[in-house]
Amino acid sequence: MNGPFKSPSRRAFLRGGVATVAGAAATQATAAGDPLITEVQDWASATGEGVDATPYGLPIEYEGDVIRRNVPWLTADPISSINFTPIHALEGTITPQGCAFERHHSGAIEMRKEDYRLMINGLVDTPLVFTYEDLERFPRENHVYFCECAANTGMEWAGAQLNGVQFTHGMIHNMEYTGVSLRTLLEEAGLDAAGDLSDKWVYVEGADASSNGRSIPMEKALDDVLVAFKANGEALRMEHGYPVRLVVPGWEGNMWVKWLRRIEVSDMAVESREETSKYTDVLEDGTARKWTWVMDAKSVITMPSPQSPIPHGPGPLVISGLAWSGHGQITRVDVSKDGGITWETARLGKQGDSKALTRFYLDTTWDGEEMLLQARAMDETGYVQPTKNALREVRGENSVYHNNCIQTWHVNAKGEAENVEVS
Ligand SMILES: Nc1nc2c(c(=O)[nH]1)N[C@H]1C(S)=C(S)[C@@H](COP(=O)(O)O)O[C@H]1N2
Ligand SMILES: [Mo]
Repeated sequence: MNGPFKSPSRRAFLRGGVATVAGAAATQATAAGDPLITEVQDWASATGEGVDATPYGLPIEYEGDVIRRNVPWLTADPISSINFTPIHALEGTITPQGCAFERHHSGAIEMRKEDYRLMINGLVDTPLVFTYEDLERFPRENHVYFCECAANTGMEWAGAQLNGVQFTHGMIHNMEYTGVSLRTLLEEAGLDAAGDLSDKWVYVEGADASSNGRSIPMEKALDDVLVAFKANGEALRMEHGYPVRLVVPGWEGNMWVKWLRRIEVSDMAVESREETSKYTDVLEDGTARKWTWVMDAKSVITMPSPQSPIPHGPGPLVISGLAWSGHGQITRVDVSKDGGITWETARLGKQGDSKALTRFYLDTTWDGEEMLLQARAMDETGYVQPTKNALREVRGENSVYHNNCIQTWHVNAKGEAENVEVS
């Protein structure tokens, strides 16, 4: 950092407003000796690319490392595998589809809209088949929701494992979906035949070879589940279920069936592979938690983090991260710099989104000393994100899924961050 530098106290920083911020965080304005200011640059000496050079735009090459990444040793084959959203490099809350994590059990399939069929059968008055065009004729809704795989953070149960927030927390994305409410389609088929709805289920399955079938209680099916055909304003990408996927707000990603082909109303749960052998949590005594659908409140600091070190010296520092809860809104996020001994309340980028990612910021001053950074989320039910030890006390160490514990990054005096465990 050039120029005179004084480290303002946090209060002075807030009180001083823009001028103080500029004084501390920017280089004092002087053109002398900086060719980027004094010399005519290439980009000002010729014309640039015309419109239509790229009919569908992609990120500029300098952002080429903001991509999904996979951990090859996690799975035997990329056909039944997962990759991770680069959350260390994204801002705000919306995940661009092109870098939103993918999870396939039998590979992503390519289906034309014209070949799409959705059947509703079972305990309905009139079994129905919808084409893609049929779906477009029902009233539409738009909602932003996070989708988190229940295995997110699953490698971290026994200790700090993967050195990057992309890998520890990147099985998540957050998009604006456009679709028809599942309730509308079920009512179109008619639910009188099902009788008392309080003990009924729907079984949903996809058109891919795995089918990824899941049972959903009727109460949720009639609440906020969407049959979605757009994400972030455009068609779903193939890897996210083109042309139609199920959106099950706040509930584990596995239930968000892609390439949705059938919805069966029934009087019992199917107890399919994905809800018995997988996506259940084996406890210390050998019994398993099941029907663990809701993703509990969770948060993580994305910057600084191992893939996103502090690029500057002491002084103003923006600590930033994401928080979410499958139960509704995030009401508060606290940040600790000393491994959970003291906490400061972070500022929420935007308040009130339910079952969607919430961005938080701690606008702070870094003294250049090492830190043990943590974030702790609270949601509208009053639930507080647990420490790793608190979670392990209840759940043991046999679990893979549903790890929502507090994460710690050790930041050294150079600003480099590392995944460590502070229980
Ligand atoms: N048909 C089908 N739907 C599926 C899957 C699948 O393999 N096939 N994977 C599930 C899992 S485990 C998750 S976490 C989410 C991931 O959605 P994404 O690939 O759009 O990120 O899709 C779910 N829906
Ligand atoms: Mo998943």
